[in-house]
Amino acid sequence: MAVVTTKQYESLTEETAISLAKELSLFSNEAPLVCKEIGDGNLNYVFHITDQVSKRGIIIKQALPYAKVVGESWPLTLKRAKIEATALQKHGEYAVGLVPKVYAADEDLAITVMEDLSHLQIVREGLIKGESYPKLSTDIGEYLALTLFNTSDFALHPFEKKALVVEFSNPELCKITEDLIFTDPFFDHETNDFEPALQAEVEAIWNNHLLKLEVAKLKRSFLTEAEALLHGDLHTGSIFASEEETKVIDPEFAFYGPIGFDIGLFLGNLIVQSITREGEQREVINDHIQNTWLIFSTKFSDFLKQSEFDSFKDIEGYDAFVLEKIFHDSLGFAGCELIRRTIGLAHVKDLDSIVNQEQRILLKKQTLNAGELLIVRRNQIDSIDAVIELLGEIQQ
Ligand code: SR1
Ligand code: MG
Repeated sequence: MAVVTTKQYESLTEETAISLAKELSLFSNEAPLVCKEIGDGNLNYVFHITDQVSKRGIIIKQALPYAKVVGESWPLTLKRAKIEATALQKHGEYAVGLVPKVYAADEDLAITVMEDLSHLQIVREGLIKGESYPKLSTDIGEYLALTLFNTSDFALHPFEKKALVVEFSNPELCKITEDLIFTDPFFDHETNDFEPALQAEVEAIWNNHLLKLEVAKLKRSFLTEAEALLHGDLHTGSIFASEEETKVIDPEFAFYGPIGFDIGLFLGNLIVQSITREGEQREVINDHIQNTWLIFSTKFSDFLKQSEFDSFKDIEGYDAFVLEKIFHDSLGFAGCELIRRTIGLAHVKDLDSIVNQEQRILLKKQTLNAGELLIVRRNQIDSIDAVIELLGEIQQ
């Protein structure tokens, strides 16, 4: 990986992004390059640069010193660019072909230069349009098993694992998750953003002692359980795909946290999409929900049997204990994601783009209901099939 000569931070423009690409020798000096800023996320600029003759492209992603979704009043560390580049490389060692290649990175400019994925679509956008991604859940189930197992104490010497915990300390981005996923939606907080028609449901959440107790336990787990190197923000907007390929992008929230968190965020976003659909179209998503868990749990359990570092791996009942904890945690985290995507600061297009107000509010009530049930009942739900049954009851 190339490292750029040290520079002072300045926001790139489409012109300076082209100059940088040439300086990095990613294209010849004569190459006729065009550049377009294509970022539609909450936090960063994304420049797509293409050679008009060879059609070869690259992506330069640059972190902004503030959250784009809020504005300059919300400063945000630039260190997240380094976390993202190193997490892509670490995860790429295990989940080969499932993350973009990193060509260069620079901590001062807060950039990551990577493989062009413009032939693929952002999964959230595609799913909203009704596209199907037949490989999505198999690829993501494998990605989850490979990245989470291989960065955990099951696969690493304790010294190596603890060094990675330090390397991937990411307090500022974790604080965003602690606030936006685990705290603010459950209190009358100024960051919340919900439609007036949901006032009664939202107040019921704020006054639900049992729900808040369970969210407190999940937040505690997020704060304290340094199990594996997480992606940290694995929603369907962090995945590019086509019918043939899947690539996980954007791990700027990466840190050592509970294994169930990435699984829960992905399942939570599939559940939102399932709730917006009907009939066979819903079944396609429900199949992805079931298959994600099936692939993850089968692979993770196979890996566990071969663990080099866990002396207890052959003790009867141990792998079931590990997998059950991950499953229940995942459901709780999925529930928190459903609630925050409905009434918190960062919404999802799956719900907000529904034009019919009555329908939109009905579905938002369902995502809140599903979120609450997953959080409160997570330890009693004993299979992924039971999750689908629960969704069926909510959608009736
Ligand atoms: C201020 S950042 C809002 C959200 O966008 C990111 O993608 C994370 O999901 C974060 O919670
Ligand atoms: Mg992101």
